[in-house]
Amino acid sequence: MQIEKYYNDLNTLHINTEENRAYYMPCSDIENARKETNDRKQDLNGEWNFMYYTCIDDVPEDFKDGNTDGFDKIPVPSCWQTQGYDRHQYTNTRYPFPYNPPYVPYDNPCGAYVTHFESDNDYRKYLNFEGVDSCFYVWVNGEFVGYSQVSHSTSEFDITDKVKNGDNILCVLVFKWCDGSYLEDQDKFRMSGIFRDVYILNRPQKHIRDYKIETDIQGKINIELDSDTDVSFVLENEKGEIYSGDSKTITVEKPILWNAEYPYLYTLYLVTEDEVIREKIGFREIKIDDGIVFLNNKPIKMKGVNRHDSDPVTGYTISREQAEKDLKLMKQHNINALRTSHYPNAPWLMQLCDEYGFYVIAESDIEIHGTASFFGGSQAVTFGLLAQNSDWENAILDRVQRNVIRDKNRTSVCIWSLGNEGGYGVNFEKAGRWVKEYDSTRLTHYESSMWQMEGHINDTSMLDVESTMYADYKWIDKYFENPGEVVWHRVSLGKGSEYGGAGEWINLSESKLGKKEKEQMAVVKPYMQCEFIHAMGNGPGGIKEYIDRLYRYDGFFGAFAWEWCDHAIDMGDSKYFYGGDFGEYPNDGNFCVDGLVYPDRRPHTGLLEYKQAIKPFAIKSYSNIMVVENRYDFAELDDKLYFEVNGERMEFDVPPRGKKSFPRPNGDVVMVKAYQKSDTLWAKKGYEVGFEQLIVNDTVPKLETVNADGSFEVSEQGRNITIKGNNFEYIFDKSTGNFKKLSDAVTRPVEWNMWRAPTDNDRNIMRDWINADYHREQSYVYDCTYDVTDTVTIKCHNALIPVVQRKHMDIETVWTIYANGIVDMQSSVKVGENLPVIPRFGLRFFTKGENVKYYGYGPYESYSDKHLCTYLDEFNTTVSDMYEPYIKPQENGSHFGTRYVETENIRVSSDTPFSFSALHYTQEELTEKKHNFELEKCDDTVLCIDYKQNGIGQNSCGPLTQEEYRFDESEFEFKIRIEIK
Ligand code: IPT
Repeated sequence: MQIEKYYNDLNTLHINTEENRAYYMPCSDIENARKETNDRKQDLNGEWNFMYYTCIDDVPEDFKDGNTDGFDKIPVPSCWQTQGYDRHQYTNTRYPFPYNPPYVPYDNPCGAYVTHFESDNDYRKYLNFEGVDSCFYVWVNGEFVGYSQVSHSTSEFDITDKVKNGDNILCVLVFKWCDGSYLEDQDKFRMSGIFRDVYILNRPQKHIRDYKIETDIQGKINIELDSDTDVSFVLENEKGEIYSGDSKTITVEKPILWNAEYPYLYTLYLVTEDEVIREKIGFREIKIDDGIVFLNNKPIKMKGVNRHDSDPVTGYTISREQAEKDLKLMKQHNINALRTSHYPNAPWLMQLCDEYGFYVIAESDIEIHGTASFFGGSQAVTFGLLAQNSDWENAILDRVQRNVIRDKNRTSVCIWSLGNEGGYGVNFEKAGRWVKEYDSTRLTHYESSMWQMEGHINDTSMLDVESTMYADYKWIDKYFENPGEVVWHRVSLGKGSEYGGAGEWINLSESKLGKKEKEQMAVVKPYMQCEFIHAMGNGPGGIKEYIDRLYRYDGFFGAFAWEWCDHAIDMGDSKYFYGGDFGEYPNDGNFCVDGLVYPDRRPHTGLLEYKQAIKPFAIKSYSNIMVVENRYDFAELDDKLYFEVNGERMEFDVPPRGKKSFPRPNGDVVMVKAYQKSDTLWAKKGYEVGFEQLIVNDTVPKLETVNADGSFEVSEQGRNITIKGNNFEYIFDKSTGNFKKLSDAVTRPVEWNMWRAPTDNDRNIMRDWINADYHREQSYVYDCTYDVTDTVTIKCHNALIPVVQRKHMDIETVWTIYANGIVDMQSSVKVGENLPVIPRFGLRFFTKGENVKYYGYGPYESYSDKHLCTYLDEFNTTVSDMYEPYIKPQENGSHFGTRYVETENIRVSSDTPFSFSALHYTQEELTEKKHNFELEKCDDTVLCIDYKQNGIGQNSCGPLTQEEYRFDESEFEFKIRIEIK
């Protein structure tokens, strides 16, 4: 087929599209508007004719006339890759095609879509596409209608003149790539097609084209109209009508304000002769004062999450039910803010955010990350290529405008984001200035503004907030230490730069920077982490340290977890595929599997951890009182929650953001649980919002002294020391320094254990672990003696040394075996020099049985820096239940702070809390396999008893594991008691 190559043309972004406008849904009258019947909307979703071509050359000319010979059927909306066409590809930052802007490959896959629709009225007809990836051409009844792009934005065409009464043919040709794809390099599976709703709006000749509603907290509603007909207004609160008339300024006495905790909305009807538009609006005002973000004059905290449109079955196509499920789950987990990473969400989804109560950062459809991936390039050198190139100015501005204009009436939108990771330069500066001019009621954000390129001094004056991603908490401390004086300066790697490298702290008064630059840097803006706690695999660890700071610093107003859900493709039979599983190049492996929920929305333990970290209260215990902190910004604590303190119902009347003390019941451990007081859209009254376990006395009871009578028979043969008692027979192996037989309790010799299956957060340190051969440790025994009295004492000095390497661990152990079979182990361990942090250190037992009892942090997996969602208690569970099925297998299911653990035939205890895991998989198996469905169960129960494990951290895309959680001791004592049952 011959076609104009608009997809390669930066000067043709749209043809015949209507001017951008706010999203709305007109109805015939107020009754229909009230019921949301949308009776003026002609839904075109459904089964369309479809044909996939690898290149435009293969598309028949008469397709646009509706010839569908040989065509398949496809659901609209959908992504064609999820329907079996083309193939899946996951790439993060690297462009999936050669960088040759604005051109895309000649072989540019395309999908030809054909449907029919009926018409029987004289209304004007506006054809709407809410999302098509990446660009598309439209014909009605064989006539060319227009062209559009910007995947996640609405394109509207007036097709009135092309439509006839009766049957009409609509043909759409969608291309996989276009010049716009250079700006849509978001970290996601790359999918294509008509992935959001398609419909026609039947509208009277004269109608409202656009409107902008602004409210203030004194109750004023200001409506700016673009209409060629008269408009009157009806305003209702939840109880009924409070205004009707035609004034474009309406004032409501004592308005009920909107916030994320009380998302109160009024309904405004915009009434014209033959049409009514229903708009839900809230009264709220967001502003900055002295570096602090205020909503309705109260400082607020946004505890957020980054959300992509992603489903393992439907891809980018998300139904209302799917979206609502996400929002409900978020609210159930105390999340009150959303960043629409990295493109506008479906327009109706933003209405749901108004209703559920989310503070939204609405982001434009922009990411230009691939410019940082060239050989010899980097974020500091080539990142800003398109951001600075004037050829791209219109395209960037277009995307920012489409985002802002569409969602300008959404109460939930508090911040406009210019996009994600596109570098910085004049194009963004212009776009940012446009936003500020168009909408002075909201804040602006663009994280990438920190990238300053050679020869250009960034103007960031139109950006209201300072934003980083994945900054270390120490960085945040520094930011607030001396604001306006000590500032972070990120500069290019180019020559002549005063500071070099990716950035550093500079003292402005001592700096040689120019006056203009210094002035800009001295402005203290409120701060947020637009991405933090990268939730890939087992993690994130160390959330608390960030949330502590969110509440410590007034200027730190928000943090958004990366990211909401794991992206993967459902292959059936509980199999999920990720990058590389489709043989694609380039791919970024399982870097897309980095969500707080599994692809099917089962919560990860990371989500439970985040829920606890951001719960709307905090309780601390001092002498005989407990201080209850209300972390709601607007709600009285006892308006939202009731508590159970050691099972007894209590209410805490603490004002928003206040603290108050209450008497604390006696006892070493006090459990305080918080429940929702009434039903909400996302949970019933009585839903548990969070808990606080107050450990008043954390002394661990000493192990009891063993008094055992009985006799032993001890014999030595080669490497074996055999110890027989009344009811046991043990064999100690002098070549390993450990037991090879513990009656029938172990099926294999007990092993010294240092390896853990690397978690995704270990993906960097793992290289050091492998280079240090931590996975190849061998025991060498220097000396082993025993003595028999009323106990048998084995003293053993051994080392752990892998092939190739020198000594890693020097271990001196005293094993005391009592006549009743109890074994006490006491090891003094010295760690070799110049070694990476240690994954774990302990013993591994292969034992039998499914049932496990332990006293430690449970019931979920827990680690030194990841145990907020767990509490200290005795738990009865099973080996199968303790397994966490991460899509890419890795260390999982351990329990930190354990005092004892009991399988069906071994009990291990200590008066120094330890960590354990009991799984059906060895760490070798978990290391080796790429997907959970490939895992083979071990015949035995693999019981690992660890002195310690390294913290979990968030280094998959974030700082190193926080120092206090690193396993980097140079010497330590490890003490456990082993009992065979
Ligand atoms: C950052 C991106 O903004 C986000 O889209 C995602 O890729 C995330 O990290 C990683 O999962 S980019 C990173 C290089 C800081």
